[in-house]
Amino acid sequence: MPGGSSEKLMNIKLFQTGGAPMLRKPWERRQLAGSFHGVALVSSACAALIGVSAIVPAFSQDGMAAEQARERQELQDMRDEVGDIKGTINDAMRQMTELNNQMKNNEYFEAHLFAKESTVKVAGDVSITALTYNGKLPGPELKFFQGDKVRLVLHNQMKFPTSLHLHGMIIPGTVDGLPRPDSGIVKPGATYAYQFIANQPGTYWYHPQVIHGDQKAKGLFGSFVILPKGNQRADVPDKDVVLVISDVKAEYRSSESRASTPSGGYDGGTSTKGDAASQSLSGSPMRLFQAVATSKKDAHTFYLINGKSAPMAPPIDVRRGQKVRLRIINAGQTAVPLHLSGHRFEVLARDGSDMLEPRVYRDTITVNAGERVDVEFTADNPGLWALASEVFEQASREGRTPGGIACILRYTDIVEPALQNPN
Ligand SMILES: [Cu+2]
Repeated sequence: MPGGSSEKLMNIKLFQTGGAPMLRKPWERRQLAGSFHGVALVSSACAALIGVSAIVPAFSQDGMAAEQARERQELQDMRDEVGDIKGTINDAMRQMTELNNQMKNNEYFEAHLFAKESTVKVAGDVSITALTYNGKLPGPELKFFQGDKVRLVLHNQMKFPTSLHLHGMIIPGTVDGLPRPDSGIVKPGATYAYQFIANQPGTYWYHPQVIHGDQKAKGLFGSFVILPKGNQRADVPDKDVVLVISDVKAEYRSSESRASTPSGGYDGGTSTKGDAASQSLSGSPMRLFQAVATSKKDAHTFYLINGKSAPMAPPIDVRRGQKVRLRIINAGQTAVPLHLSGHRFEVLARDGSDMLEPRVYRDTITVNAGERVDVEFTADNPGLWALASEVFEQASREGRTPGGIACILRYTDIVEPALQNPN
C-alpha cells in the first residue's frame, strides 16, 4: 500500500476508535499521522493498533497531572517549533523580497534584432531580396510601456558593419549618438546591446544610423511604440494599429554581377575595403541604395504598407463604434499624402508629441520621410473604405492598380458584397 493512502486510511481508523478529541490541534494531527506513516512502512494493520494505544490517556490522578504537564510541555515545544517555523518563513520572505527587488532593478525588457539579408514577398507575385530585421519587412513591431528598461540586442548577420538609431527617442548619446569606433558600430557577426529607459510615450521607429542610411533604404527599419504607463486611461483606443509605409527600390542584377560581390549578391553599400572592390566590379552606383529584384520585370520601386503592395497589404478590420488609432510611420524616401475615405480622423500626435488644442480633424495627412503621425477616428460609417496615398505613383505598381500604398478599411460586423476587380 502506498504511504499516502495508508496514512489516509489510518486517520479514518483513528477517528473511528475514539481518538478524534486528541486530534483537535492541527500540529498533533500532523505529528500523529506522521508517526503512523513511519510505522505503516512495517505493517499498516499493526501501526493502527499501536498508534491508537499510544494516545489513549491514563486514568489515575497522578497520571492525569503528569499527562497534563506532558501536554503543556508538548504545547510549549509546539509553540517553539511554530516560532522557529515563523522565523524561517520570515527569513525566506525577506530573502524573496530582496531577490525580487534585485530582479526588478535588473529587469530589462529584451528584444533581439537580427540584421540579415532576406528574400521577402512584397506583392502576390513578387519577391525581392532586401536587408531585414529578423527576416521581416518591416522589422518586428516593438511595444513597451513608459518607464520600462529596454535592452535591444542587435545581431549583425550581414557582411558589413551596421548600427542602430532609435528615431525620436531622447536618450544618451552613448546609446544613440553617431556610432564611434568604441561603441555603436556593430561589425559583421558581432552583437551589441542598446540599453535605455523608455520614458517618452509615443510612436517611434528604429533603423541604422545616418552613415548606414543605405541599409535603411534597403529594408532595415521597424516600428517602436511606447504606451503610456498603465495604459488604463479612458482615451485608450479599442484598436491600435501600426502602419509602416515605405518605398523600396529593387534593381535587377545579372547572375554574373551577383557572383562578383562578397556576400553573394549583396554588398550592403557600406564603404569598407571589400565593398569598395565589389562596387568597382559591379560598376553601378545606383545599387548603393537598392534592394535586389529577383527578376528583370520586377526591377522598380515598390511602395509598401507594412511591407506589402496592394492588394496584399492586410486590411484594417474594425467594428462599428470602435475608436481606432492609426500610428503611421513613413520609413520611405518620399512624402506620402495619405487619405482615409468615409471618415474624418483627429490628428493626435506628430513625431510622438501630442498636438495642442484646438483639435485638428482631417481626411488626408501628408507624412514626410522619417515622420510619424498618430490619428484616431470612430468607426461610424459601415462600408468598405480605402486608406491610400493620393499620389498615383505611390498608390499603384508601375501604374497598375491595385498596387502600392493602399489598403482596405472594413467592418467585420457588417456583411459586404465582394469587391469588384477593376481590371
Ligand atoms: Cu530616422
